[in-house]
Amino acid sequence: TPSNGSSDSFVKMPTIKFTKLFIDGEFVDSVSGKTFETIDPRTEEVIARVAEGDKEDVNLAVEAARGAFDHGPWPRLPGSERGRIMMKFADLIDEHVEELAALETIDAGKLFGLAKLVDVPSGAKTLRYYAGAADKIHGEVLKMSREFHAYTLREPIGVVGLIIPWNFPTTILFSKVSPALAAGCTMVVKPAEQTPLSALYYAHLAKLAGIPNGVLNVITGFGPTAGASISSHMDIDGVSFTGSTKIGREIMQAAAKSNLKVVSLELGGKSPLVIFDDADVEKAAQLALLGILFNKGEICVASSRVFVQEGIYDEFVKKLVEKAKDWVVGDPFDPKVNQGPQVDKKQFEKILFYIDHGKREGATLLTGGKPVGGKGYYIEPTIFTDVKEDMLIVKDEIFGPVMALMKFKTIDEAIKKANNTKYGLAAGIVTKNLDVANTVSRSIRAGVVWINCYFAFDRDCPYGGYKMSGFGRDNGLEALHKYLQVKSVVTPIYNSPW
Ligand code: TXE
Repeated sequence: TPSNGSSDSFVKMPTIKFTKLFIDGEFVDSVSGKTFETIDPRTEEVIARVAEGDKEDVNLAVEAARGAFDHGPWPRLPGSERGRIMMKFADLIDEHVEELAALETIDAGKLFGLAKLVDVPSGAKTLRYYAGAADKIHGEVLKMSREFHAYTLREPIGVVGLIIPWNFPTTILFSKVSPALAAGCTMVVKPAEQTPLSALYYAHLAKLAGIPNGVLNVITGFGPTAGASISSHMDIDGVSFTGSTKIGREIMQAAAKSNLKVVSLELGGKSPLVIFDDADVEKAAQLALLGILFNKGEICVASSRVFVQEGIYDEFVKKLVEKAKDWVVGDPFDPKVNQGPQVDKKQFEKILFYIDHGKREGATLLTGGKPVGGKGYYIEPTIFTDVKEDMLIVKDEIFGPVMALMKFKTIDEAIKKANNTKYGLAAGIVTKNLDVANTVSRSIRAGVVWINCYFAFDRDCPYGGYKMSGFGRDNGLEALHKYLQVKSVVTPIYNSPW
């Protein structure tokens, strides 16, 4: 049973300091004066009311960002200076790690221990990574076929809209904000309506660090209003989005219908983890479990389809179920807990719908399948077997602690099954055989393939989708280029007419 809402015994609850929109360096009410509730998924109670931004507010934020881009110092500063300010921003995050982690826990249901150790510090680390790149943005000298001197410049694309989901409110925010800042862009950030609190806190720290007014604006609010105003805005030059495939499509349409802004989309997934007969079964079962249960399954690269070769299948199932039963669901402030609540009622109900659907379609429920406790959006780790590839629980992204387990015989069959999805975000392979690892990693159509590991993220490692998981990359220097555009400059070498 979860110790719902009993966090006071573990950690001091944070006071909510920032609930207004952040435009041009100031916290302001929305033009309409409207606010919305943000809910604690542990208790289903209201944490705070937050300003509800809409079109007019986005317009004001874009005006500020446009001014800061066209006339302000940020894009014109030497890269080293932008980098210095970003480093300061990173240090301020580290100084407030405890409070920020607690905000992530009450707003997103994240494990406090992990938010403190990983999520929040990752924001600072990503800022530092791109701060180090800010003074290394340069073009190249071109080899022209005639007597011209020509070179490329890499210039910031301008004002960017950054639309953030609720599953990693810090990590994903900084994987977009940091390269955009380093590139010299100015921005309008829209956090998810479920998790607006940390983004507003980060805006406050950005100001303290010396990021000039108008460079980083935060509009809290809903997708169809505030979000859609960003993707259809005529004066936003690029939009970077992480979220559902459905909304990714809408964003692309809005961009096409408005000003053809540059679009980058990181969307859903249904990632395969393929485990071969030569694997250490104990370790493989651990990896598979973590692959689906980490962050309550609310992670786009979750290993939601697990394929196990027939020779070890039975032993694997036994170990997996044992481990799933030891997995502790409960208050994410409790250090003994492995899994907190799903982010909100909508996600909670979506997951329960799929579990029910799986049962009705004839899949075998090995373990789990039920909500946990009375209050809060807690769900048991759930494993289905005897699933068929055309079942909804195998095709759709459930985005919860629900695994579909399947058996395979040959390498070719494994590759075919792994690729039998509209998504292509990530994949995992477990084998000691190098030939198998090489063949399978090259044959799976996904943006990242982990061999004998899973979730091995690094900020130098580009990350993004194939197929309907989207396009464009976050992280790595690839992501920096997303916020830059190339200009070619050409001049004759001799003063000769041509
Ligand atoms: O996503 P949305 P939802 C998947 C996951 C999840 C499902 C639905 O399967 O169960 O999507 O989640 C903003 N114009 N992922 O409904 O709606 C919205 O306000 C512009 C995978 O929460 O895509 C929020 O800030 N913006 C994923 C962000 O988009 C709009 C992470 C994501 O919300 C908008 C999240 C619009 N018309 C969900 N409508 C991942 N890839 O990690 C909404 N938004």
